[in-house]
Amino acid sequence: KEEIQARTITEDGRLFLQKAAQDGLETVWDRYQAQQPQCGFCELGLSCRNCSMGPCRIDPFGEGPQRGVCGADADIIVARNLGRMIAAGAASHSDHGRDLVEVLRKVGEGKAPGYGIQSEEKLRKLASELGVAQDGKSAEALAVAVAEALEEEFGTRKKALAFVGRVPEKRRKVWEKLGITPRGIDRETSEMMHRTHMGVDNDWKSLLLHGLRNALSDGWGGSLIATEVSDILFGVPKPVASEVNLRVLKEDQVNIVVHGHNPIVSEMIFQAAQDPELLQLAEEKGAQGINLAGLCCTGNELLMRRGIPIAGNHLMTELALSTGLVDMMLVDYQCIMPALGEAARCYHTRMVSTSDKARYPFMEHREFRPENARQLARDLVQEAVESYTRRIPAKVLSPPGDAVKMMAGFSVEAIVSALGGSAGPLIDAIKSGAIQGAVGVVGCNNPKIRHDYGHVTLTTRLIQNDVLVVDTGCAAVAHAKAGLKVPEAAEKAGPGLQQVCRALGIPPVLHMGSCVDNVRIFDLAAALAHALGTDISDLPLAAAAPEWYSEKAVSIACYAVASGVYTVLGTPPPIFGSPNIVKLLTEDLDDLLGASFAVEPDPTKAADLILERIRAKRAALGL
Ligand code: NFS
Ligand code: SF4
Repeated sequence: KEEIQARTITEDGRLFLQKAAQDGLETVWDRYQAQQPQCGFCELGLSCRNCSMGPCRIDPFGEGPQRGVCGADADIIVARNLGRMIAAGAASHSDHGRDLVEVLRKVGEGKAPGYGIQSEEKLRKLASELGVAQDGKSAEALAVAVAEALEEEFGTRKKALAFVGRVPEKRRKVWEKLGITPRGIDRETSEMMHRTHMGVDNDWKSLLLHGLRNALSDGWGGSLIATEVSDILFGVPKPVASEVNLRVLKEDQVNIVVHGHNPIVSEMIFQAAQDPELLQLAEEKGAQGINLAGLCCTGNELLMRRGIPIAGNHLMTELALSTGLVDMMLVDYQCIMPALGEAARCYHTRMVSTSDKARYPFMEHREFRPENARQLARDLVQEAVESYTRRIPAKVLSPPGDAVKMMAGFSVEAIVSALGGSAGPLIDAIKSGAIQGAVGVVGCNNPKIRHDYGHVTLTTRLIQNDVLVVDTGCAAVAHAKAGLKVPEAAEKAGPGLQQVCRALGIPPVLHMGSCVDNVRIFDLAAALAHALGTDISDLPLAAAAPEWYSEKAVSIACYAVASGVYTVLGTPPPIFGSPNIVKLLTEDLDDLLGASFAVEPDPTKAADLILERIRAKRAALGL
């Protein structure tokens, strides 16, 4: 019992941890415990297996070896390891972006039945930003031309990515001076793999600077393309009401859960789940309807655009299966624990993988391509309906009570429109001090940190102090479960923020989307900086990832800091084996970028660090 309390703050999490234990289902927490003690060298970033003269380890106490076989010291090894984490994260976001560009092109060519252009306005905006001629082109022709221009962003040798044009001029100058303006998206990741090969870049400072450039190729490249093209294909999010936690799974309906990241699959399932023929079939099988729910970021994508409810975040994915209510789970890629397929064998759940590049044990592989997606989605929804009839009553536990209400859909466009058409009122509120500043609380869950505790504690404290919180990813789901994403949650905010929220009818914690949608936060920050004629780093802003686990989160944190936003990490990154690197990242970057990292596992203290930073930025602006 106590152990369960210590694992998660969520009620549904606790209940289903018990159920999982009853069912003999092993969870991420159990496996984390079985891994104790974890390797101290790796925790500090001091182990290297980049070549076959190794693996090598550096003794952090200075007694054993201080160099690897090749001669690399602690600084080089830590920097190389961090560099490769950034590269993997940037590659993941950017490859996701590329998959969307492929669909955009196929839509233009008429080869992607079921997909279409939902926001021609955004398509045209992107075309002019990319310098693509529009002269009377149909939306389809323009889609092909824009897709071509975006493809160029990935590879071609150039001075800077096109979207660097969105960055305030002062910030661009900072990047130029440091030589970290991102060029081709794939180029930066590929160069990182090159630099970290044995015997290439052995200056930890230059490695870390390239790490920032690599991360910027994600934030102002790959992720940005993922978000913009998703908006073009599926629509720009608008405020929408929905619900969250395991109670969104319905005992009397066919439950289909989508898990992963790319809306290419989940949007097609969404369409198929509304097909009258399939609804009819569900009824014939005794179900009251077809209930679609999301997990993790593809859940966030559907939530933002369609109001589809979310069953949970990263650490809840196995527990969702333990309800015995999931008739089919469809996954694409990223953050899908390879344990899920086997976990599902305890129940009747059909597990389906959908991407050619992501396979999992004990899942059936049904590959989605733009050409077949519509038909395949229909087939799968039909199979889910059949799966409903095979539920194992003895294994079913219906979550009691009601799901938590929430609001999502706060794209930059939606925020500006909630403000009455411009960012002016937000700037005024910041100037007057009603809103002290804004913080992006983002990122994952990690069994090292009590589930959702980091997010909810930090965010509650920030809003109490009149700091507006914007969020994405699994953090956003944590906040939603805690009831912070309804307009009534304004009562939990300080007096200034409370008044602003009540006047606008918005919650004090605004859901801006999935993790690639972190770029929306930076778009907003850039717009505020433009409006004030200053740099992003001058604004009273910060970011935090209290429970991060993934390489993608490392890339995000690095582009946040490089973009000028102070960033606090809850989970310690593997850098503490190099005091030089710790000092650079947590102190010296402030002089170079006007922003740095902090590492603070205690969310209350993290909040205080952030509040202090916001006060200092306000004072420097004369506010
Ligand atoms: Ni982001 Fe989304 Fe969640 Fe972390 Fe994973 S789902 S992309 S990486 S765990 S927030
Ligand atoms: Fe060891 Fe150097 Fe090879 Fe790394 S690159 S494994 S430190 S020899």
